[in-house]
Amino acid sequence: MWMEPNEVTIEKVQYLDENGKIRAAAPDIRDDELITLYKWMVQARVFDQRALKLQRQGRIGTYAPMIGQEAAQIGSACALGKQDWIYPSYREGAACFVHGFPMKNFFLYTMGHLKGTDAEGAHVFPVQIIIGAQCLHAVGGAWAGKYHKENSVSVTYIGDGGTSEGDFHEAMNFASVYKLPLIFFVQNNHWAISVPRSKQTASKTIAQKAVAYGMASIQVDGNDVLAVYTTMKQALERARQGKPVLIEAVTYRQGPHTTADDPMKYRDPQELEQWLAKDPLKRMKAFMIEKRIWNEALDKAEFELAEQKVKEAFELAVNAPKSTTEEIFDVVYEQRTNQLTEQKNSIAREGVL
Ligand SMILES: Cc1ncc(C[n+]2csc(CCOP(=O)(O)OP(=O)(O)O)c2C)c(N)n1
Repeated sequence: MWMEPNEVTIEKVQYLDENGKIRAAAPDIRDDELITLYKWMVQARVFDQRALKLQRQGRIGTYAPMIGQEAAQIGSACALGKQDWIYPSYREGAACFVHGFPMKNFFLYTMGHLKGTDAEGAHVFPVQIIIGAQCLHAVGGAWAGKYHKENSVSVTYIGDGGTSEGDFHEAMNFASVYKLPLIFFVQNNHWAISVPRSKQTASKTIAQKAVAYGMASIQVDGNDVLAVYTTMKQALERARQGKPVLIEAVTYRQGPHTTADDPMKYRDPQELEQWLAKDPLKRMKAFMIEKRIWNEALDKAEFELAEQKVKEAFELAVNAPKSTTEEIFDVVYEQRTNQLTEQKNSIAREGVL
């Protein structure tokens, strides 16, 4: 008997409907946790909007907006323990902030400053630009964690387009064969720059790609922070027992790929309209107001506070002393090679052309 691809069934978890109404039994999340989840989403949105403006003013370099993907990032990162690790790509600022990465350093990164990759002790790997490569780093990290019995889980974030890369598949295979404490968190935001999900892969879901590697997987509504948070908690339990898993968070990139492109050139505006109606903040806010743990005044104050935090982080970044070319040689290897020492000395002597 042939097995047809549409015979693979993948569950999709959703608690909040598009209007913020609970669909089934509410997940077991305390009120203070709900408020924390929402506050982080507000912080992410405010950071994102400010970063976009700063780039337009020429005060920071290229930036990859995360608007629309707040629930996927915040829900997943809030579930982590401090000992767990994040291996991000360029769009995961919010997840990194939740896990302790300083916002100031993220700004420095956008300014080409060497400090921009310094997590200052938070378990966050440097941003990866090579699509999919972070999955392999996460395999290495997870394997080391297992070897040293650290009880830590490594989480690699990747986009829908990234799941068409070889690195992703090699990492999945390795993680499963070696039973690594690893979570593949795919943010299916429907677009890989200007290439839609439908032209990227023939797979009915991204989640089912895990099946071939003997790995459990699930789809979540990536705009429903309750679904993401609850599912991620379960994933962490599995991963800690050496069962790697894949979560496909179905979400949408509301903005451009980066500040260097214009989605109006390649995207149907109606598609965006439909997804704006499913906005993650709007849903969570409606749910919390209905539950009487939130109101408009608190909301306004939270946006103002978030704005203030971003402003302070940016001020610190702008006023940080600039990195020097020589410093580059200090961060390549823990112990510098002779060749790099020679290069560093020659730059100190002759300067950079
Ligand atoms: C190996 C590699 N190939 C191509 C690129 C150029 N590139 C940058 S982002 C991107 C699309 C990635 O899309 P997706 O994985 O869906 O993530 P998203 O940007 O939507 O978050 C591509 C092809 C790259 N950075 N690395």
